Amino acid sequence: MDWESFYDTHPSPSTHEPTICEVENFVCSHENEKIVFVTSGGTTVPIEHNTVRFVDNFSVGTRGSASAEYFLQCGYCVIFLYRSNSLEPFVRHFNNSLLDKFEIVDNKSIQMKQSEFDTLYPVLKKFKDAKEANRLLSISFTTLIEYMWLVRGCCMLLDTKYCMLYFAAAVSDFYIPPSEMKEHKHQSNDGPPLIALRLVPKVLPAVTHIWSPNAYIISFKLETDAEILLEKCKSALAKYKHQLVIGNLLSTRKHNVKLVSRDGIEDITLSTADSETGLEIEYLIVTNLEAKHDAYIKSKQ
Ligand code: 9Z3
Repeated sequence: MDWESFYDTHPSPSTHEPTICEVENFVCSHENEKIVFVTSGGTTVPIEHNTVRFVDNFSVGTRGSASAEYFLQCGYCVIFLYRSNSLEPFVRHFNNSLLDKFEIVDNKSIQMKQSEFDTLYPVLKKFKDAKEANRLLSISFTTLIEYMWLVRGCCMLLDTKYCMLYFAAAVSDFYIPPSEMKEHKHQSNDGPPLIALRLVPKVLPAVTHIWSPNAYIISFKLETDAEILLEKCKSALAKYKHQLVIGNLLSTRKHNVKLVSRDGIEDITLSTADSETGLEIEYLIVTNLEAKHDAYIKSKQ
């Protein structure tokens, strides 16, 4: 199935239009400013309409949420499309420890523990500044179909040289068409479910050639076998003809990525000493991409 028939046969979710309206308002209020569309987290593929079980894709959301913070720091406006309950910019720093940072003063007030000020203040300040200046819009998805529709809707609104598309989400290659899904939870006394997965059509050709041909487009390639990573990146670049593929291996993704473009291959490595200072590989990736995007914008003048 190609992407056109996928959208023809899978109607958009009921929440789709209002969300795209929000994105449109955000884009309109940042005309001629640099905007990045960051996708983050893994898609789910439900096996029943009343979903109890689903097939998931691996991604915690660190790559996307950390990158979103650094893009804001570089002056970008950020549309952050993330898997519900995966990591979000700023909040990610406190995911497991937020309540520990506060204390009850009396039965009418609570306050932040003074000892937490130095860690909480800089993060809260950046978050508040981004929200008050309307520079961060977060929208969420859960299923593959929701993700596919939101990518289409957003990309169609992001077709200028000032837009960067940064596809860090882990998107399932397989799915079950809703027409073939059971209505209710599969019962164990029906025996083991026989699930026929279909291939998800690639939407990158539509992104690069139809929806956002003027944007600066970066896709990610995730592999587990180091032997095939570079070949896969090169073949994606040749096939989709976009600007950059970032290759990473599941086991080393936090300290090594490969940037594959028409100009060649760049290796970005975060040393142990660097990571001990709190530096994250996403900072190195984003500052590198900012320079590439600036050169791209200049080349289009
Ligand atoms: C990535 O490769 C991301 O870097 C990770 C980040 C998912 C590895 P985490 O969220 O991990 O920080 O835990 N994303 C793209 C994965 C993907 O599905 N790529 C497709 C493919 O490899 C192409 S778009 O075929």
